[in-house]
Amino acid sequence: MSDPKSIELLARAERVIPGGVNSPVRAFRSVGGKPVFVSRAEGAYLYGADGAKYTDFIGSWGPMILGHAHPAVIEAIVSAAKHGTSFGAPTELEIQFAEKVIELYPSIEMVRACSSGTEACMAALRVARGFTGREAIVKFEGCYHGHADFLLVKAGSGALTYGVPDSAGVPSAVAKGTVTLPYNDIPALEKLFAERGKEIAAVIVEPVVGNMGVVPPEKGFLEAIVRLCKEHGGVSIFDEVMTGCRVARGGMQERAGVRPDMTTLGKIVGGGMPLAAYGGRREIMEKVAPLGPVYQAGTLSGNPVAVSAALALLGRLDEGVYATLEALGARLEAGMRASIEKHRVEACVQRVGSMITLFFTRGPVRSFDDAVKSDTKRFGRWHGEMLKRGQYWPPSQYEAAFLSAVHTEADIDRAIAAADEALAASA
Ligand code: HOZ
Repeated sequence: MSDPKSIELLARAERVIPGGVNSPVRAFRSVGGKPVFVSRAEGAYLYGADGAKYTDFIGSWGPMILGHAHPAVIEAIVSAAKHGTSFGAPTELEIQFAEKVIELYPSIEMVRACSSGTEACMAALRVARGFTGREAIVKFEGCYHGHADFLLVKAGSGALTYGVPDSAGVPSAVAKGTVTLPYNDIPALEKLFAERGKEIAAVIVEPVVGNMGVVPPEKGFLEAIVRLCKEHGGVSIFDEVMTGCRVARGGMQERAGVRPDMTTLGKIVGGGMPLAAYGGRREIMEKVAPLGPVYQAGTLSGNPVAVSAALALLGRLDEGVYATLEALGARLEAGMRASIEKHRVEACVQRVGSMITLFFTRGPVRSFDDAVKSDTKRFGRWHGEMLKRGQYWPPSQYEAAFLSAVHTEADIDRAIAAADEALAASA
């Protein structure tokens, strides 16, 4: 249950904003609750409209890997803003940003900055189509790559949360250009390439799914995507908007030791600002205007304030950060697993590094079909009980929770205790 001030703000917001929110999952509707309106956030904590304190396990849906309002990031934003907030002209900062991305992601030889993960994925696929001269796009059921028309097909995240994985308003001719396959199903992918390999422009994948809850790739799945694209002249695209700089500095591709042709990035790479990027092999990226015929542009692309925040954050991601995240993640996972056993609940915990989901289904969850077996009503009750105990967890069964390196062991232990009580109370 949310606080009285947030309830009042929601009523006011609902009169002027669809659902009272600027992105659907925030509305808390799928958990039968009301959103907390945030007044401020610092480190691992978020403060509601009435000042109530919550331990934040959303972290702005990923970017806040070093916690909210990190002093160095804020300082970078303030000092950049003093020199002007947007020029619509190139800056040296953008070169530094591109060089940093290329240093972190060896598969990327050239990169273009844009403003959101949606834009990055939409552009990467246009480039892949322009590069190959083909039209078919392959995506996996339950993966979410932003809200471009041709990607709202069997999509995860809010689309799945609200039961509209195939959105209204998407022309059927556009949706037909997207082929969907089950996640982690290598034989299905091989069969598709055997039958239609010459039509496939690109395969796009979340290398760890975060948008149907956390679903890790099984052994060989990512490798099969890259290999089959290579054999058939298509483009493999890892959507690392969520996993980039999250599961390792160089994303899941570093962790798995696989190099895709193209990568999309956002969230952490944008330093918590509206900044994202797509990039890949030079010969592919040379198709982007003005070098090549594929058009993509943006007034705020490579914005100096956003890029400054990103550089401040990315420069602080060292080995120690990932060791801390892994340790905190393992602690939370162990504690939640112990509770599940204690209460004999049909549930499972899935985690990769600092991304974690408690699914209300026995598991393992390896695909969309498995994820939708979850008892979402029970998840909703559990979520409400967590909120009552000051734990701000993603308001959907089909989203990942994120840890930050400034969560403490005490924060994690309090979350475990709250999750345990919430399991009992939600029965
Ligand atoms: N699509 C985001 C999570 N997968 C949610 C974004 C938001 O509501 O801010």
